[in-house]
Amino acid sequence: EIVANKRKEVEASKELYPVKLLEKSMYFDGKPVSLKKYLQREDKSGIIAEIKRKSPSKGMINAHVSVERTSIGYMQAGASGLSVLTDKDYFGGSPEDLKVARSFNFCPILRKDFMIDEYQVIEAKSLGADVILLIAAVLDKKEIEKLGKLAQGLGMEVLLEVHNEEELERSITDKVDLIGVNNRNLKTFETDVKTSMDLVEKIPADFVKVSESGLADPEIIKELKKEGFEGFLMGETFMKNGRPEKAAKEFIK
Ligand code: IGP
Repeated sequence: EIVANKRKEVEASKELYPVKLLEKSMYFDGKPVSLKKYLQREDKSGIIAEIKRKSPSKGMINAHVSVERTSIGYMQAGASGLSVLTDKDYFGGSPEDLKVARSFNFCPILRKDFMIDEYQVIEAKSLGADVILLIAAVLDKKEIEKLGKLAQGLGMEVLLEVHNEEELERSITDKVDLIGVNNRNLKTFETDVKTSMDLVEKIPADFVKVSESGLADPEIIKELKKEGFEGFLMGETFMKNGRPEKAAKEFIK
């Protein structure tokens, strides 16, 4: 359903903002910041802190978040990077949110959306994103390679999201830079960190590994680090607080 909706949305955007216009963005010729490098920095937590107002699994999480205050606060709390949902209908985000986060931060920013079309990759670059997400559950290998190659050609990095061994095996390619294991089962919405623990050894060493979703305990992060994860994508644990950046500070300290 989300993907079908996204296809319509992309067609509408193409009419409103043709690629020729996107390419005039001040960010278009800029050099993105490497998430891979930031995740490997000793002075950072490895946490990629997310801005997410609502989700299909949880409903409304935080309707009144200030993207400016939260994004700056997340980075001051010691996050390694930001993830900004740009899907409006299901996650309450917008491309505008990413632009706001970009304008106040120099860190790596992940555009979190359902990417299915090359147009969205170009749009991500025009908004100032450094990294795009590609979800194996909704793309075949050819599409992953096409979108990944375009993103890398524009200087961005690519985070490939998988949920099981089958997805990992059929989609692995050098057109992605980081591999994220989503602990959330997109069919049942349940999260289980065991998903990350089980898949980690199957991920080739040359990819930076990220564990995504359902993380709420600093002890679990320590265990995931021992297993070889360098990135930890966290949304709800922070966003369910009125001041997500304060929750992040408390968690990271
Ligand atoms: C964050 P959580 O459980 O900490 O809020 O999860 C992030 O992993 C999750 O928002 C996410 C997501 C996605 C959202 C992971 N993959 C794909 C939309 C699309």
